[in-house]
Amino acid sequence: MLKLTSLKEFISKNREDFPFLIEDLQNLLENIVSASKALQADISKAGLLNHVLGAQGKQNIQGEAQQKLDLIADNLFKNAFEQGGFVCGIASEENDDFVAFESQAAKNANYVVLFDPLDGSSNIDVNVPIGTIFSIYRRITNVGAKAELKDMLQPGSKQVVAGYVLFGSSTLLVFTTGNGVHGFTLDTARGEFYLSHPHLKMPQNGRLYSVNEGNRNDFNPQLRTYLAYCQSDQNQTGKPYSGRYIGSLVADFHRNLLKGGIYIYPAVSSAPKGRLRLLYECNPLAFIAEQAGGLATDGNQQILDIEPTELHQRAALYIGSKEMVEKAMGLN
Ligand code: AHM
Ligand code: MG
Repeated sequence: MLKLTSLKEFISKNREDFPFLIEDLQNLLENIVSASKALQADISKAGLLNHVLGAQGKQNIQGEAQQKLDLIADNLFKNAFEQGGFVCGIASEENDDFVAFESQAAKNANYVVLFDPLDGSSNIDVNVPIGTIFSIYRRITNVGAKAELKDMLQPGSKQVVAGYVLFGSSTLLVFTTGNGVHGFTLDTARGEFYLSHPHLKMPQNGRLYSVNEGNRNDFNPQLRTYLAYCQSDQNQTGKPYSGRYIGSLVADFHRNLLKGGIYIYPAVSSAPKGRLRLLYECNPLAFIAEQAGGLATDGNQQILDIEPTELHQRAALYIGSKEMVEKAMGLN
């Protein structure tokens, strides 16, 4: 049988690629792995368990209906980071405010984690891939104190780790520490993630575009022009691109990362600043895209350069293959 490289082996073999203490990275990823495995188990039997499937009956601060699994996922990750002792505070889509952990170990910890516990959760009931997205920063405040809002409001360029877990036909952990992008598949029987996608590179161009065309009447003229180009035979392939939109950002992004493509969520009247959240959706995927040779912008500037002012700040997002994003921006 093929000798597989486990996540732990991979990290210790490549220790020089990580810009911080190897033990810190191992521990942070261990927290993510343990929460992901528990979440994968819950997701896989969602249809069988009443307490897992369906709406929670509440809305989050952004006015979106929370699914039971949103909250299960949120608690799993929150608890994993709190108990892990390497994180001083977190922010997530499901918490109105950031959470500063109270223990002395947490106050002494060096990192904050921002995450979308379950992205695409409106797809749970129909068995479509969903995922967790995370972003890790070094704290700005002094070690020994409680985490503050300014620890959370850092531009994406300061991320030290970003990644996602995609719960699809298999469960995949993809992450970057600023030295390339690697993917690991969960072997559910052994309960371990093994290296399956080393050195992921996004094709420079592609023929897949992902956008919610239901919003077409709201699209700006430049985006309409770009979509007309995608749908014409005037592009580099000589035939229309394929439209692919799952409605799960992680899954749409992952497909485009592997095959080449662009994902677009512009500002629209129902979401005048864009629908996606800068800190725990756009930033981590932008870091991964750039590390894989792709590009991410909000239409005006690189996503990673945006200075955040709010925890749940929205942004427009154009992300994917470099030449496609440049074309959508009218740059080539
Ligand atoms: P969520 O984090 O509440 O699931 O919202 C984010 C999701 C993305 O996964 C997806 O791309 C987008 O919202 C879909 O929005 P729409 O239904 O407007 O196309
Ligand atoms: Mg989301």
